[in-house]
Amino acid sequence: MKSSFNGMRARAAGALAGAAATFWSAAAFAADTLGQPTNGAIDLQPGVTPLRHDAIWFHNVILLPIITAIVLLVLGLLGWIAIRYNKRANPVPAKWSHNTPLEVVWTLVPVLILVFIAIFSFKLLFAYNDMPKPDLTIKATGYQWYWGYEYPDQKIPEFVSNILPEDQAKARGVPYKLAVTEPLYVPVNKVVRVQVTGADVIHAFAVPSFGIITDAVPGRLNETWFKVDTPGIYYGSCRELCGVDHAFMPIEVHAVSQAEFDAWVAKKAPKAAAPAAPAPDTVAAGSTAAAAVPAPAAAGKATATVNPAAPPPATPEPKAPAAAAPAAPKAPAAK
Ligand SMILES: [Cu+2]
Repeated sequence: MKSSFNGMRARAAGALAGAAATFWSAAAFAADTLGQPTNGAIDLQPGVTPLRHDAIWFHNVILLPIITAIVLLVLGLLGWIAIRYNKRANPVPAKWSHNTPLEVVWTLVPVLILVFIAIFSFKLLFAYNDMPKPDLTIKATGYQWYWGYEYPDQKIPEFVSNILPEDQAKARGVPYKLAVTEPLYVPVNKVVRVQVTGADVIHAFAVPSFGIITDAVPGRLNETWFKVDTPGIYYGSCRELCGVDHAFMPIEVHAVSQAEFDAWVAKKAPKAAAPAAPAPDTVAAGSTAAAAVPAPAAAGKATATVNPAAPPPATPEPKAPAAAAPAAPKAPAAK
């Protein structure tokens, strides 16, 4: 009997060790993928902007040790009380109540801990608020259910960025539900200001590796900023429940060198022959058909947003890759 119990215990310990090893090898020791989620990872997505570095530092160096210490302290107290003061160990309980010094301590210590956290928390908040002089401005507009991007300084009129359909994502070897038809391009080591608004309902513009999440509210222009220190492709998504296809309006940002960015701008900006860029109708006839999208989208949906579950009224799919765009809004509905 004893030996079988020992055997069971050994097996249980073995299984536990195995599970722990699997967990840690899959989670903590898996190299986190830059710019997108990593399967099995438990850590924060690594960052590539000063704000994100600060936020991760705040979490790992300030918050996590404090939380761990408090959890261990409470666990220790619970254990101590359960063992030392149970009915058998302490048959005659003490009758006193209240201990003024102890009550002062357990009120003051949490206050001091919160003040200590607040010092770093406010510093980080101010860093988010104090945007350096921007080198580039992007306007991001959330629609049900895609993003519209505009580069006012580069005279790039609004273009539509849809989710990349699953078959195309597979064919290109990019992550489905993160990759898009028209990514954002930004130069590295430049301060990028993002002005965020919504056209129909509230969305939110979020890119974890940049450490930003900003609500896209109709009728309001919110602002955030980032400065990417490593070239690469970084994915984000809408972070405000905005209707049935909320999960299908990802964000893809390519951080490239200034030269590559300039080349992209040259390709994207309307040619000098069409200087009437602001008028969507005139641009629609040209190569950047996307410019015409926001107008019908905004006009048509302003009244149609009462019921977010209603089918999108003639969802505009004017993207050049015509095969790609129509599939995008339909794919989610089929699941
Ligand atoms: Cu949204």
